[in-house]
Amino acid sequence: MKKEDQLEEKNPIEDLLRMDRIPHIWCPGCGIGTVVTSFIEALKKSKLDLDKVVVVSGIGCTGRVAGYVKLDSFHTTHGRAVPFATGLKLANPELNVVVFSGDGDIAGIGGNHFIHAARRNMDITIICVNNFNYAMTGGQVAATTPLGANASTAPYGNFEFPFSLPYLADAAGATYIARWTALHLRRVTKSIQEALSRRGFSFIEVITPCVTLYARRNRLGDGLNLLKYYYDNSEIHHGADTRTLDISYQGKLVVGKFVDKEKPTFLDAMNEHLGKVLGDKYVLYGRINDDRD
Ligand SMILES: Cc1ncc(C[n+]2csc(CCOP(=O)(O)OP(=O)(O)O)c2C)c(N)n1
Ligand code: SF4
Ligand SMILES: [Mg+2]
Repeated sequence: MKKEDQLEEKNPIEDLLRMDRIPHIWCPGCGIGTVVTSFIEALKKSKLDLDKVVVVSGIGCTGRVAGYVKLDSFHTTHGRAVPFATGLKLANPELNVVVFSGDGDIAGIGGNHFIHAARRNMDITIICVNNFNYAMTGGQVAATTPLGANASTAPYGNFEFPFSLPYLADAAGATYIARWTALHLRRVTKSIQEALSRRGFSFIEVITPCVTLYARRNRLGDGLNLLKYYYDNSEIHHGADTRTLDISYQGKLVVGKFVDKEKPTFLDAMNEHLGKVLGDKYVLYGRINDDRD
């Protein structure tokens, strides 16, 4: 191939990226970009009507995703991506709503919204990049920082017990739960595809420690070596009891699909209940042209 032709060659996911915003802000070696690649691959494979797919992010490095994908997308306030997504879904139930955000956004400042959306089995998909810290603001300790790990606000190591996000999601009522590392590209793609094609609250955690802050502070290496460490130290255990999924500092990481079950969604439950109570006076809401049934 001639050099000019090579330069002309398009990135295969370019049609779903806002190329006018590239170069992106992410550091070299950061795994957020690989999760975006998996997401776009999953969208392409899903054959969904992309005019009905919406991406919502909060704030932070991961929160930038909404600005880079060429879809209807919203960069909302920190911790409010889930309620924003809930509002979109309820206003227009035909939409396939995806929240793509960080661990701080979903489980820290937005933790309360997260558990209540899971409890209601709100029909949305959440992709959470867990980089073990509040990256964009300087690597502060987060609700996901492993015990003993160093962070900018935990210079002697973290002593706060972290959340295990799959366990939290399960306890709150999520009906699909998976965890992978950013190097499990095909597995992440498959999980996102599954989540997009099902109804109910789906939660996918992708572990990709922040290379510039968390990993540098803890002297864990960089680039591909860092990502490879977590990939090599993970064990796939589908259906694992979510009580056993704690992440210890530099310990083995259990990944896989842990939960995939059916339960009425918020709108199913609402229609069923109000239909029973109000009878003919009640007009069913939503579920119009839902090609996932
Ligand atoms: C209401 C509010 N509180 C705090 C902030 C400051 N802030 C911006 S990004 C961020 C951390 C984001 O962490 P996370 O969601 O894990 O995303 P990451 O940058 O790690 O991908 C914080 C605390 C803010 N923008 N808005
Ligand atoms: S600061 Fe950390 S999370 Fe943010 S882009 Fe850089 S490596 Fe990624
Ligand atoms: Mg984070």
